[in-house]
Amino acid sequence: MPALFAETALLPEGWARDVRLEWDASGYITGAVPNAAPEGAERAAGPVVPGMPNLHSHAFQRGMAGLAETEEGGDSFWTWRRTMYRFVERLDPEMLHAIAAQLYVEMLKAGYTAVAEFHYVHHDKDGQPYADRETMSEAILAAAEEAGIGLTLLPVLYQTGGFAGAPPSEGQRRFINRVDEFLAMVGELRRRHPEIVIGVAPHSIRAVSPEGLKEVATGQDLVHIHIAEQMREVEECLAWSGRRSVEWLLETCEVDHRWCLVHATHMTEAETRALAVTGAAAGLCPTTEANLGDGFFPMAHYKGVWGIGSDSHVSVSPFEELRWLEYGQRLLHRRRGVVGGGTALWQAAAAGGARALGRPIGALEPGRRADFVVLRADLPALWGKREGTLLDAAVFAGNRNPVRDVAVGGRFVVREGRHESEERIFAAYKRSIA
Ligand code: NGQ
Ligand code: ZN
Repeated sequence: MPALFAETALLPEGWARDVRLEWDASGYITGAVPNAAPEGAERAAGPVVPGMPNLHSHAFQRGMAGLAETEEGGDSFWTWRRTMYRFVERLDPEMLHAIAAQLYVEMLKAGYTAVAEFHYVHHDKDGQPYADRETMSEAILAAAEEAGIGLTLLPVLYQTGGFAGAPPSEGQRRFINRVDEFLAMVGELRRRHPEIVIGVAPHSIRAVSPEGLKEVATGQDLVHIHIAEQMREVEECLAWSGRRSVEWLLETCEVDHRWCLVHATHMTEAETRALAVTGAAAGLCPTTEANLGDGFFPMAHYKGVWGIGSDSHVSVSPFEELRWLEYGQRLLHRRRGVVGGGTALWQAAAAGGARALGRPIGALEPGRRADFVVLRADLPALWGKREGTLLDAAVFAGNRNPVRDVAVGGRFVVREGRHESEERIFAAYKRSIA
């Protein structure tokens, strides 16, 4: 049985010494035992922590990160979205594959071992379905396979350009499906890829009808939705329904632990408390939310499940997401330790991310995937830090990537900071961007 011996490892109960981690041939952990013997196990080159699930990704947007910053005034979420739609016009299946594979390599090297891909560019450039309707989804599946990252695929239902059935714009034509077409696509993908968790994602309460939302969410094991990222959405929702975004969703659907509400930025205290008790995960994407000028998630009132996503991929680092999450709250409330230190942040985000991806990941314990990260204890920022202060230093003390080795399902895909296929994947990415 494959085994790893770590002098220091983060287990569900906390930091432990001399941990022997064992897993079976299919990559599931069978033992995570502290104070154990090293015989017969590979020695980890540094402290070991659970791999981080990335709960929200639009992979293609990695190709435009840095291309949507303007020096002029008047730039906003909505002008950024127009730029993004122009980028989408160029995207083809080969480009999507190349960009996603490059992104997933970067994720692995940064410590993300699984990703939930919120995938909505379904059709060809003219808005007509591809001959094989699942073509773009297959590009994502192939990219994840090539990079060796864990995947939860979330095909997106997109019907309307706004509330009250507003027609979609030209820029949205590649996203649009009827409910029956959408469910057929999800069914076909599940038939072809029984080993992959495939959930559903009504894009937002702006982009689906109430009937469409209920129809696709009912009976599913995993539902993700964008919500209340911008005040304009909340105001339009109020004008249309008399309810705020999150308030409306909680009244309309039976939101529970199967759900992930992405962003949920603009909530009243009552909405924040109501969301927490549903058991749904809040999908927080601090660097994207900062980049797009969204606002601060009301973390101080939130006692529920949460995880992190890199969303538009202006940053691809769980350490930076967690740093920004905590710093945003410190700046907002003018105090420290609002969410917690490095260990508490990592544990909560890993557990919440696992919930949101619908997979047994996010902790080093029997029954879960052997997805783990070996940190570089020899970085100056981490040197001399032990246990509790290790992740404090990794999150708050520097800009250098502290990830050394990464295993997914017990297989090392990153060793000494290098991904096994990074040259080939980067070469394809360069051709695509050219
Ligand atoms: C998206 N991204 O679907 O890529 C969205 C923007 C929208 C973020 N929400 C588009 N960050 O919400 O309409
Ligand atoms: Zn998003």
